[in-house]
Amino acid sequence: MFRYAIVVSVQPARFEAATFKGDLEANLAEIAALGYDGVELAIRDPRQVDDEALVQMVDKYGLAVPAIGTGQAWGEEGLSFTDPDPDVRRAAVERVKQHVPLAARWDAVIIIGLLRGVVRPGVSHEQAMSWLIAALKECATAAATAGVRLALEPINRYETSLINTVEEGLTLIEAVGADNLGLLLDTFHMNIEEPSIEGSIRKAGKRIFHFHVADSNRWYPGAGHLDFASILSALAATGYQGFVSGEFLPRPDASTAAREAIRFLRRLPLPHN
Ligand code: LER
Ligand code: MN
Repeated sequence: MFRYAIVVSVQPARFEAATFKGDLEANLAEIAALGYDGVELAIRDPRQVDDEALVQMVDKYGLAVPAIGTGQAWGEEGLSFTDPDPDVRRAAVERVKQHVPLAARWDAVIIIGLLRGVVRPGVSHEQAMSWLIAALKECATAAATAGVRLALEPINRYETSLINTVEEGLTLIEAVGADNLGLLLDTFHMNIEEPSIEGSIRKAGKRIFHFHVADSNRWYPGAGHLDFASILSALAATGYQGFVSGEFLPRPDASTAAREAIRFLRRLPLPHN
């Protein structure tokens, strides 16, 4: 039923929950050997990536690429859709468009996480939302020409002041009005923000384009107190056909976390698991 992936950073990154960093080929070999079906690739700047070499390397290990993460352009360079500087906003939009060709090759969703930015001092929430809507419209239109989908991730209040909940995400999607814009749900953020994780999954329904799993403490699933049998049953009941992607802290180390996660997830009492 579910296929499982895990986050791997292609370029150096400070983001802690990108589980694997460093030697990409060694990481891909290890992930494939652990029994994962795919890798979610975090790419800061696609212009610095050799597309052919990357596609071949991932292919060599028989892995799918269900999603491309873009948040490092925020984490490392400060790009965002809602910066008061129009040049920074433009650069953020262009950066998302630059991900489209590679996303199209893998049929991967492009993740819009922290690249949306935060409400900066001196900027009203209304102004930030209007920049965000305009940026998403432009990115969704560009992606649609290549049949690519975008997945906006509600992120907890300690990381952003824009779109913390599924409900806010769905309202934003309606305002943008693009069929190829959906949500990425992340159990770590949902545990902080949603009144009911399962209820919000049901509410998001067919708009769920991608799914991140981490436990309540952002360790691998099984290391905290989230009820993954219940959460993933709710996800399955929406008809979700995509990947469940592990985005958790590399603790006690990346290899142990990845091994424990896939063992735990594959043993859950889910239909056809
Ligand atoms: C990225 O997928 C995420 O979940 C955020 O916490 C990034 O900071
Ligand atoms: Mn996430």
